[in-house]
This record gives sequence, structure tokens and C-alpha cells, in this order.
Amino acid sequence: MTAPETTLINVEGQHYPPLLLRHPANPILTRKHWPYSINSVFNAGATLLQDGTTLLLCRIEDRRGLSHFCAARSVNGVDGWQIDREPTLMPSPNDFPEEIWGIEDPRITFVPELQQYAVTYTSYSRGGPGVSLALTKDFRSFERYGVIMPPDDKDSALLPRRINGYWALIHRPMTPLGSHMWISYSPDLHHWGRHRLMLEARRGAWWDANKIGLSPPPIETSRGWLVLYHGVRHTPSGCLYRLGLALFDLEKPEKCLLRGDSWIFGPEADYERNGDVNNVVFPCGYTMDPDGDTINIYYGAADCSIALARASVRTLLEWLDANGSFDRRRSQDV
Ligand code: BMA
Repeated sequence: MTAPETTLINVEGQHYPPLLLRHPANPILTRKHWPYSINSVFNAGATLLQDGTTLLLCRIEDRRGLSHFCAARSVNGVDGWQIDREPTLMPSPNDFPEEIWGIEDPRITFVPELQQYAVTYTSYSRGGPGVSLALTKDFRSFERYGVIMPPDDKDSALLPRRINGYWALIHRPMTPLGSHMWISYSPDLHHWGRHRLMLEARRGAWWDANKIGLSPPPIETSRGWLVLYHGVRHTPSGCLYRLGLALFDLEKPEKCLLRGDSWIFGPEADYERNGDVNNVVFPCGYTMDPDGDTINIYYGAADCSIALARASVRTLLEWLDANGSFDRRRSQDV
């Protein structure tokens, strides 16, 4: 993918570099595509299967308001989706009571050491939303590990390999003092510790004040883990979900190397502006093209549909070099 050479005018007539380019076929999946009755499809985990097929594990909200997952597969990642005729992964509250009010927002990481996909997701328990883990080889049968981070916690993904011998999980606990990104480590995927604050929500009027969270799983680059995160701005007419960029040390991922000041993607198109929840762009997954640079970012739009935007990893890193800051405290306190 070639980097845009000049600043283009985006759909709202603003001048800034279009780092994430919306696909003209957006939204690529809506409830009209579904083989069974649903309210909405959004916030999908994404991965490439061994044969190159794109698999989206879509969050489906049923007409009770509870969510489950349904897999959609496509050869080109844009259209021709083959959607499972029935839910792929349903909440299982008899065995896993934390799933009583549904399962939401899956993130997928292929783990070469295990030769399995790790799916982390929000399990909505009576005690609030927590983080659960399941492993799968084929997105047909799943081995559940249960809750690995108790409520309130969300927006998690497993790193694809051990860091200094330990598995690493990014997640987002919520506290009255703010919702920040943390990273925790485990020897066996069951027992988690060595919790570290990874990225703080800023304060005051910033676009990412008070509440942030991991969006898709981190992208491993030679320069570090490239992280797309969402910032939630509370306004008198509701929340605004936008995306920002940060880079973390490869062998010490709690160490932030660079963080951008402005958001790089926010709700502008009609399908992002209007839906069950207005003004939301919420990616939970990406796939990498064979060129090793172009990423396909799948995002939930307004909690109603799935849309696709493409970006160049090289261009994102260049943008961070030009617009990122090393100094955490400076950006938090101004
Ligand atoms: C967040 C998550 C997402 C959702 C977003 C906007 O808290 O629950 O699933 O897309 O809110 O409603």
C-alpha cells in the first residue's frame, strides 16, 4: 500500500492525513446478511485461517439484547461471506455462570506455540463484565478457560508469544479513578499476576480522557508492538468512540515508546454516526496482507454493522514518529 503523499480532504472536509481508508463496500456486514433473526452484528474478532480465508468472529446481539458469536468466512475478506447457519459460540451459563448476560467483543490471537487461536472476550456476569478466554483450532469447538480477569474488566487480547517465558494479556480494568490499559502475565494462561499499568487515559478535555481500551490485538513490528486503542469521550449527547495509536517495547510491552496526541480515526460516515449507539467505531480485529504492510481493520460501526478500513503499518509508524511523544507525563498532565 502506498502512503498518501498529500493531505487529503476527508468525508467531513477536514484536512488531515487519511491513515485508515474506509472500504467503498462499507458496511460490509449487516443484519440483512444473517441467516437467522438478530438485532445487530458488530465488533468482530478477525484472523486469517491457514488457507488464507478471512474469518470474522462476529458479535451478534439477539432480540433479547444478549450477545453471542457467529463466524463469517470470506476468500477476499470483503464480500462473499459464508456465515454459520447457527450461532458458533453461545453463552454457556450453566457451566460458566459469568456468561449469564452474554459474551461480547472477541479478540483473536493465533498462538504458534499452541497451534491454536486464543479468543479473549467480555463475559457479562451478574457481577459485571469480565474477561474470559477460550482456545480453538477451528472455530467449531472451543475449550473454555473461564474468567481470567474478574469484573469490571474488558478490551483484552493475548500476545501471540511468551514474553520472557510468560504469557501476556492486555486488558482494561475500570475504576472510579479512570479506565486504563493494563498488562498481566501468566505461566499457564490460568494464573495471572505481575500486573502493570500499560497506558493511562488522559484527563480533562482530551479525546482519550478518563476511559481508553485496547482495540484489535497489538501488531508486532520490528520497532515494537503497534497498538490501536480507543478513547471514549463523554459528551452531553452521548459517548464518542475514536481511535489512537501507540507503540510499546517488544520485550517489555508495558513500556510505552511513543503515543500520538490526536486521534487517527473517528465516526464520520453515516453508518458510524447513526445506529443503536451513535458515533462509535470499535475495531476488535485485523488481518495482514501478504505484503506484510497492509492491514485490514474490521470495526463495529454504531453497534449495528461491521465495516472495513485499510492502513499501512509503515505509514502508521511514520505518523507516530512525526506526531508521537515519548513523555507519558507531559501528555497526561497538559
Ligand atoms: C463499549 C463496549 C462495546 C460497544 C461500545 C459502544 O463499552 O461495550 O461493545 O461497542 O461500548 O456501545
